[in-house]
Amino acid sequence: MTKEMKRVLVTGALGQIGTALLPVLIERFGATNIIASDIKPASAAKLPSELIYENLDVRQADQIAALVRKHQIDTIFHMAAILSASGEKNPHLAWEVNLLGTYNILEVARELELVRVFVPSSIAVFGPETPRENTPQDTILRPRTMYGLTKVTGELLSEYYVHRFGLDVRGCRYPGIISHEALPGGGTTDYAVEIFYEAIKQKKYTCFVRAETRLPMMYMPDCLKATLQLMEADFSRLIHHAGFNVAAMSFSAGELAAEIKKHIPEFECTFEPDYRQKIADTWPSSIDDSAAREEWDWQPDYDLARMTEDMLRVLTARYQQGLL
Ligand code: NAD
Ligand code: AKB
Repeated sequence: MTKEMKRVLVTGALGQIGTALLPVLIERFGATNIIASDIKPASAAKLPSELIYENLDVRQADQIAALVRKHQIDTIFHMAAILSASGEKNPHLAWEVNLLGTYNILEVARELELVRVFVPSSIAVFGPETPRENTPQDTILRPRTMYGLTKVTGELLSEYYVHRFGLDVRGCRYPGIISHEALPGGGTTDYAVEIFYEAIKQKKYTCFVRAETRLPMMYMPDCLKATLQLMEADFSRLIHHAGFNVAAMSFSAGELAAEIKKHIPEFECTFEPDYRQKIADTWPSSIDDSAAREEWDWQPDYDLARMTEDMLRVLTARYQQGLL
C-alpha cells in the first residue's frame, strides 16, 4: 500500500521549479502543511503569505534533520541544485550541493523514516555516446558536465536507497523547463525561456546556441503534472524509481524563434553560440518516455505551438501592466 503524504518540505523552493511547485502543493496539501526552504532569504521571492519559510543549506545534514523534526515532515521535494552552466563555472560547488545535498536528504529521510522523497534528475545524465534520437530509458550514462555526473550519481543513490533501505524515492529526468514565473537558474536550456522575455520587451534576442540545436523541452504545467503524478503513483507498479525519462516536445532554437515570429512578426533572433553550446551538443534531441507512460500513465498536454501561445499570452499581459 502506498503511504499517504501529509507534511511536505521543499528544498530549493525559490528556484524556477520550486516557485511554481509551491502553489500546486498548497492546493493539494494545504498551506499549513508546506514548508518552503532555500539557501536564499525569503525576501528573494514573493511567497504566498500563509506559507512557512525556513532557511536551509542542504549541505548541512543537521539543519535538514532539525527542520524535519521541527515540522514533522514526512515528504521532501528536493529541488535544491546547481544547474549545468553554473556547474561548469563552479564544479566544486555543484559537487557539494548536488551530491552531498542529495546524500544528506536521503540519509535524513532514511533515519527519520519519511514516507517519500522526490529527487529530480535531468537529460544532463546523457552524454555524447548516448543515442541522441529517441533516447531510451536504460542506456549509456556518461555525461561530460559536473552537473550531469552529479545527476547520474543522484539517480544511482536514489535507487540504492529504494533497494537497500526500502525508502520510497522517486524522480524523473526533466528536459529543459520553460516557464513564466521565476527565471531559470543557470542552465544550458535557459535560452528557451529568455527568448520569450526578450521577444516581448526588445523584439530581438541573441541566442547562445546555434539555430539547429535541438533539445527536449517541457512547459511548466507538464513538469508539475509529471512531478505530482509520479509522486502519487502506485509504488507496486514502478519498475524504475529514480530517473524516469519524461518527454513533451523537442525543437531547435531556430524552430522556437520561428514559432514566436508567427505571433510577433517583427521579432528577430540571431545566434551566437557560447560555452553552453558544447554542453547542449552532448545532450539528446528527443527522448523515449515509454517507461513513464507504462508505469505511471505519463502523458504531456503541451506541444511547441500551445506552449508558445500560452507563454506569450501571460508575459504580454504582464508587460502591458508594466510588470516585466
Ligand atoms: P534553480 O537553479 O532555479 O533553483 C535551485 C534552487 O536551489 C535555487 O533557488 C538556489 O538558491 C537553491 N540552492 C542552491 N544551493 C543551495 C543549497 N546549498 N541549499 C539549499 N538551496 C540551494 O533550479 P530549478 O530549475 O528549479 O531545478 C530544480 C531541480 O530540477 C534541480 O534538481 C534541477 O537539476 C532539476 N532540473 C531542472 C531543469 C530545468 O530546466 N529547470 C531541468 C532538468 C532538471
Ligand atoms: C540545464 O540546462 O542545466 C537544465 C537541465 C536540462 O537540467 N535546464
